[in-house]
Amino acid sequence: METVKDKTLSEKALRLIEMEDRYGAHNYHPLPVVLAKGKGVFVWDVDGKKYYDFLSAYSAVNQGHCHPRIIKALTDQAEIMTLTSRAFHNDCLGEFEKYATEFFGYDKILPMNTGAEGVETALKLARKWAYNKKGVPENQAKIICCQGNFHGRTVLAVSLSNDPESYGGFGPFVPGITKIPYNDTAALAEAVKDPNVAGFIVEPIQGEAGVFVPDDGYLAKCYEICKAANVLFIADEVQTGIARTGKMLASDHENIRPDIIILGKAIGGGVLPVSAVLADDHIMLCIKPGEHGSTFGGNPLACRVAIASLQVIKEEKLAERANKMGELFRNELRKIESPMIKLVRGKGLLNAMVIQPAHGKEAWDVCLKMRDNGLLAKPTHGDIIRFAPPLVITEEQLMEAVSIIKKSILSFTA
Ligand code: IF1
Repeated sequence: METVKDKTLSEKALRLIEMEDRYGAHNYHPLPVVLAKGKGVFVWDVDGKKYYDFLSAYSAVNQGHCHPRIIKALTDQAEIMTLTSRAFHNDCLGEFEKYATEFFGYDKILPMNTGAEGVETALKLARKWAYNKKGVPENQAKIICCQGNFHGRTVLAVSLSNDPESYGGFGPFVPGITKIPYNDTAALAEAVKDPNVAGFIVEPIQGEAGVFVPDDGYLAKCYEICKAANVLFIADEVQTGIARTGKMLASDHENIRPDIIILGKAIGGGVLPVSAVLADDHIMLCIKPGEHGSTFGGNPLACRVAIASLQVIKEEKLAERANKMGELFRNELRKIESPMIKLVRGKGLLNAMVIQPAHGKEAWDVCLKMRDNGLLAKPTHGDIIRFAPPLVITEEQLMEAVSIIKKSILSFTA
């Protein structure tokens, strides 16, 4: 295991990594660093070294690590009642449902836990709607999705994927799925001609693929095509939602109101898995009592945490901050003169740098160097480094982070 040869790691860190290696599944290849503490935009490793967190747990920590308001909501409720199941009512669920539906402007919400469960819920809902309202023949409903997508790790989610690393070895796959190119409205217009299409699921920005921002107007045109074809427009905002891209939802950049919105990650404030699906009554009420749910979905602890998480986003104006800091971040990165930087792209504080390997060094090596210099980020596919700090980052902190990124990259081409 290459990590154990990493000379920067202390005995304590190595021992913990070896424990993971010995007793844990090998389903990740983490950067060689062992974290022990988080606060705001910073994390500390087991030896007390401080880093800027430029991944935010894949945009689940938008409010910053251990935000006091969110931790208080967690600890207060944890002392009272944590889990009832939906077999009974509780005194937190209705309040969360009211707060969240008014916050996003939809009739109803269906609370779940992980983003993948949110995606599953949305696609089951779209199929139900297709059979009950659109008149699609039973078991004939189709879902359209985009090549390059990431919607989770369940068999349904990987059935949507065209990335062998995601779906390879996990077949057979869910039928009734049509994959079209991303950022191609003509392909969607063609695909919706199939009368059995229930819905089109799309990430407003493709995160895992490498922060692919589609052309301006793409989402609005897709929405129009879906409306005209009586196909549900389903926005997977698990990663792009909750202010990450400089608007409350990435869909807001094009002033569209998806038929179904999928939320996850930061709606849980980085402390609990919380996801949810939002839709209006004519869609949401297609699922009847007993037809869908989960043990932890909508639990009192998650409800209180999710309310606090959303309150922080609104009251600290984190969408506006993400927009402003994101502009500054991209402008500053684009000033770095290095043959290793092919391009910088993104929206709000969801950004990526495409690395041109040089002198035998690639994105992974840049991330190791940034780690040594006090900033954590990780490459996504190939040589794309995703940069996604908590949205609470200040201008001063952002500029310091830029100087770390610059110093790290220039160290290879000096
Ligand atoms: C991993 C990245 C990957 C998501 C979108 C649904 C889900 C995700 C748009 C599922 C989850 C996570 C999964 C995590 C790494 C991270 C990720 F894109 F964010 F970077 F993998 F692609 N829709 N994304 O991004 O939500 O079930 O995980 O709560 O699997 O390593 P989940």
